Amino acid sequence: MKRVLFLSLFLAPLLSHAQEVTLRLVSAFPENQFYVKRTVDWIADVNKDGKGVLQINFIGGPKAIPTFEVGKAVQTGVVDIGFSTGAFYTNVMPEADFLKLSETSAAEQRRNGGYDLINKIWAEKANMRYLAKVVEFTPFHLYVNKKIDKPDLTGLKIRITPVYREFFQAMNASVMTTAPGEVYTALERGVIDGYGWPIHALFDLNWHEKTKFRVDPGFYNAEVSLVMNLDKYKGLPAKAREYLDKKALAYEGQNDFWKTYNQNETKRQADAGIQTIAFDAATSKAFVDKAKEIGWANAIKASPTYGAQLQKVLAK
Ligand code: 173
Repeated sequence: MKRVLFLSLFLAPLLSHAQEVTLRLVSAFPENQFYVKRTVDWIADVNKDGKGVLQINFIGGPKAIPTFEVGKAVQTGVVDIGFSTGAFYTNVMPEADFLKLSETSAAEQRRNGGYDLINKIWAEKANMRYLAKVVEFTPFHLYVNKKIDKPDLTGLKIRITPVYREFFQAMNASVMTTAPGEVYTALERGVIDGYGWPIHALFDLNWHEKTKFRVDPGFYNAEVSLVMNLDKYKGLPAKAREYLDKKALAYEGQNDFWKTYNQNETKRQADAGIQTIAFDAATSKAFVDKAKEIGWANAIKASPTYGAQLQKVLAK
């Protein structure tokens, strides 16, 4: 009897405590971005319910690890979890940037084999587990400070990431890749005439102060996700892994949030004096079709097998 008491009172809590895992997470997006605040809230929730099982330690944003190095840091296990978009780790594998071409939702991809395929590729080529997509239903746009009346960017210098490269180049833009954290200064100094960016989150970084026009329509579908070092993921105690999967899925399950958020952000841009440049219906259709065509052509060229396989589950 005494032994049982000793075991349950002292040893069991010690043992369960010994099982608690702490994971280190870095963000490729600047800490003052709303994306990151939302993720920090998610971490707080994970930590509250995960005592004795799993804790996440938020290390910081690009000051800790530069935006375009986060993917490598996850791949090699320098950090455990990265909060990033695929465009920021094409230095790990070209496939990272293909998820912008998603027309099916993350929920649909969980059902149609897309999520499993993504995880096969991410494991094989990046040593990563794709935990969850937490931004979607969000088009990208071209923002410019010089008025254009057709999809022709001749003579304009546009800030890009791999998301926009081929599409903007096809419109004759001269392009410059930068992390989000460098865009404000580039605008302020007149180094760039515009940039690619989602419909939302301009205000987080004060870009509205330096932005005159948004070009409509939007194109592609922004993808931001939590990716984890695969060895670390596999090595988690089963209970911790199941808990992490459950919490990541719950975060992904909130993605409808972006639909109303984006409507509000569109209005907020208009209220801030950002004018829209809208093409006529035929030009708009050609613009969006061209983005898609260039995106897939490039994907299949960069990764013939996985590009084609992903197209089946991502495109509609
Ligand atoms: O423009 C960017 O920095 C970019 O590629 C991106 C991707 C997803 C969400 C936000 C930005």
